[in-house]
Amino acid sequence: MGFVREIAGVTWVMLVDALGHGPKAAEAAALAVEAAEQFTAAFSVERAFALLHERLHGSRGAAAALLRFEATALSFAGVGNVELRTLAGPPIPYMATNGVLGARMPQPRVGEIELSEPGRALLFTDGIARGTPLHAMVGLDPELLCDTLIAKHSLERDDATVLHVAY
Ligand SMILES: [Mn+2]
Repeated sequence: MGFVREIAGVTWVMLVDALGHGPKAAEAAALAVEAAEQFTAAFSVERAFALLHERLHGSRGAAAALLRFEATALSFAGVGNVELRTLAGPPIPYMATNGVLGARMPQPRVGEIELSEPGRALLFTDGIARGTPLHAMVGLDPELLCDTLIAKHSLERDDATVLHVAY
């Protein structure tokens, strides 16, 4: 499930993928979104992950990537199997930490970069096939890019979510 929240000059972007599928997974994803609705501009990425972890306790658990945009800076981190690729602009050296929100969450590795120029990034869950040739699809219109990934590169055994972010 994708989530965007703009508050007091900060934009939060989250992609959450609950473990498994069905009603229990939907419940976990909904809990994550409820928690994310409480992120403020003062929250750090660490604090946001701590809140997600706490709220997901007792649920199926989830993986998530979190981006926190300010005017000229971006901080980011991920826990579990959610991917991020930079399509344009300053490279985002995203590397998720192994873990499950709600169950076991090591301290996420939070990165930060300056946003000196506009960029585009793509976040996607592990329902998108590994090795999908994203570089060959960068020129596509964002909506078509997302549609193509879901239609042609998603796995049968998992549900897939793709989030395109331009900044
Ligand atoms: Mn998944």
